[in-house]
Amino acid sequence: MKKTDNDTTQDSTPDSPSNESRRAFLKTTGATVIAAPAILTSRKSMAQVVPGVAPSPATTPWQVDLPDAIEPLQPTDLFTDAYRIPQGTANTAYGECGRNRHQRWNDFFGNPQLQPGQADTYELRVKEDNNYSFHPDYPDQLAWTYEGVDGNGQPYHNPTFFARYGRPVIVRLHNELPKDHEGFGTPEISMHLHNLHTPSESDGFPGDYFSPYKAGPTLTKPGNFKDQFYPNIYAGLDEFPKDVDNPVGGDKREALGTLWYHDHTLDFTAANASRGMAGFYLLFDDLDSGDENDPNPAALRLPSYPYDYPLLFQDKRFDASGIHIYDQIDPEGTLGDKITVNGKIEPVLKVAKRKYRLRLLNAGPSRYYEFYLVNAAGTPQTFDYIANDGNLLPTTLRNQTRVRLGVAERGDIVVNFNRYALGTELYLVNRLVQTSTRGPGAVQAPGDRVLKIVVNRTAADNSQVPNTLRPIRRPTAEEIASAPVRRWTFARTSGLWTINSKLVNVKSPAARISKESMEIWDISNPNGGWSHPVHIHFEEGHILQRFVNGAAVAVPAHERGRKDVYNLGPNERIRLFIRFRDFPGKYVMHCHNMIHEDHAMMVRWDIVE
Ligand SMILES: [Cu+2]
Repeated sequence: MKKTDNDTTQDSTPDSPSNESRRAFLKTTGATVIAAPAILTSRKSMAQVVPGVAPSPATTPWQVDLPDAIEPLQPTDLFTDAYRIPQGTANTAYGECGRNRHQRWNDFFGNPQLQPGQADTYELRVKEDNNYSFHPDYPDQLAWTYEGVDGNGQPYHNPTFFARYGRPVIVRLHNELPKDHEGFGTPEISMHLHNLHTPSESDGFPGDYFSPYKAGPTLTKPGNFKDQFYPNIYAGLDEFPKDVDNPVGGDKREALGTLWYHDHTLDFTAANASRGMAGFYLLFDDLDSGDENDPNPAALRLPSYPYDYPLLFQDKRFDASGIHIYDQIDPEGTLGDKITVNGKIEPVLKVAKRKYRLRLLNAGPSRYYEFYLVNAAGTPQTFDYIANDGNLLPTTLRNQTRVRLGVAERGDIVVNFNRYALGTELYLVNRLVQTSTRGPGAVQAPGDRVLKIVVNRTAADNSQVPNTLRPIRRPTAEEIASAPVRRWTFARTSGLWTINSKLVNVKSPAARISKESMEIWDISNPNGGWSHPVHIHFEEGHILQRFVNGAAVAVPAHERGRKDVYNLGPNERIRLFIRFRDFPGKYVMHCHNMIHEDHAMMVRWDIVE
C-alpha cells in the first residue's frame, strides 16, 4: 500500500474559484450589501435589504396533514427519444451538459447505449413553483423543487426513490429554472445523492453545476440536462467481484438504506437546498427488502411501505409577511426558527395502530436536532433505533428515547403505535436549543413540537425488529496499524471557514489517494465556539476514537456502525478508518452545516489509479 504524508496541508490557492464566484455574486447584487446584511427574499421580483432578522410570524399549529403514505417516484421511459437514449459518453450534441463519461459503463451494460430493461430510468425536473405553501397562515410563495411523476401520472415535489441493490438507476436531471431570477439561490444545479457509492461524474461534485447557459469549472459544456448513473452495487466491487454467489457485486456488509439527494452547487448549497431542493432515495436488498411479508428466511421483515415513512426536517426563516428569507452573503447565514417537516410547518401525521419505520433526516441548512417522541403530557416514549446515517446497525438499540442529528445525519427508528389507544396524540419534539448557525447549545425540556402524530386506525402488522440487523466489517488491528494518517483541521480563519487553513478549490485536489488503499483520517475542530458536522463523500468510515479537549471519550452506541457524517463539537477530534475503492475521480469532504460549506469549508480529494 502506498503511504501518504502524515501531515497533509490543503493545496489551495488564495484565488480559488469559490472566491471568484462569491465576488461575482456580490458584484451583481450591488453596493447595498456592503453597508448592511442583505436578506434576499424568495418573493418573485423582490430583493429586499433588512437591517436585522426578526422572528418568523406565528403560525397556528396542526393545520396540515401529511399524506398517510409516501408516494414512490415512478420510472420514465427514456427510450422513446432515439436521440437521447442514455449512453456512456455525454450526449452534448442533444442537450446534455459536458460531464465526464460514466465509469465502467460497458462492464454494466456492454454497449455504448443503454438497452431496454438494463436499468430503472427516472426523470427529475428542477423547477420554480410560485404557489408553494409552507403553512396556510403564510402566503403561497416561490420554491425550487425536484419534480417527478407519481403513480397517477401527476407531477409532485421532491419524490422518494425506491431503489434496489443489483438494479442500476439512471436519473435524467433537467434544469428548468429561470435564467434570471430575483432573491437567493442560483439557477445552476449539481445534484448529490448522499452517500451512495456513486462514481465521481455522477456524484454531484460542487464544481459540476450546470444550466442551459452556464457550466461549472469541472464540466466542459452547459446543457439542459445531465444523466446520473447510480450503479447500486455494494462498495468493494473489485475486492468482492460480481459472480453467481454475489449477483450484486461488492461487499454486502456495506449496504446503504436511507439516502437523500440535494443540490450541491458550489457556494450555493445552503441557498438552493433551503429553497426546497432535497428528497429521499431509499435503497433495499434481500436483507432489508422493503417487504415485511418477505418469505425469504434471510429477510429482516422490518416495517415496510406504506408503514416505512421518511421525514425530512429543514429550518427556515420567514419575514414579517411570511415569505421565506435567507442570507447567502453573511458567512453566518440565517438560522431558521420554523422547522419544516417534509416541506410543511407543524404538520400532522395520522398513523395506524402498528409498527412504523420512521426515517429521520436533518436536511439542514444548519440546525442540529435532538428529537424525542412524547405523549400529550410531555413524557418521552421509547422506540428501537435501527439505523444511523442510513446504515442498519449491527444490533438493534432497544428502548431509546432520543435521536440527535447533525446536518445530513439520518436516524431510522421503529415506533410501535400498537401500544396506544385509537385517538392517542403524540408529538415529535426538538429539545436542542440553538441560537446561532455556529452550533447547538443545551438540551432543554419540554422542547418545540415539530410534528403531531395521531393514532387513528388499525392495520395488520407482520413486521418484526430482530436483535441482529446487518453484519459489520470492522477494520482489523493490522489494517489500523498499517494505515497512513491524514490530518484535517476544521477551523475559522480570518472570519472564514477553512480546512487546513484553506478555502475550497474545486479545480485541484488537496489529496491524491490510491485506489484500493485505506487510511486513517484524523479530523479536528480546535475552536470552542463552533460545531461542524463533517461529511465525506463516496466512502463510509468507522469511528475509531473520539477526543474532547484532548481526552478520549466513549463513542456513542449509534456511532459504532458505519458513518458518513462525523459530528465535531467544540474542541473535538475524531480518528476514523476509511477505504477508497472502485471508482477513481474527484470527490469532496466538507462541513455539512451548509452555511460553513458555502463559505468555503470544503476540500477536494481524488482517488487515483
Ligand atoms: Cu461547520
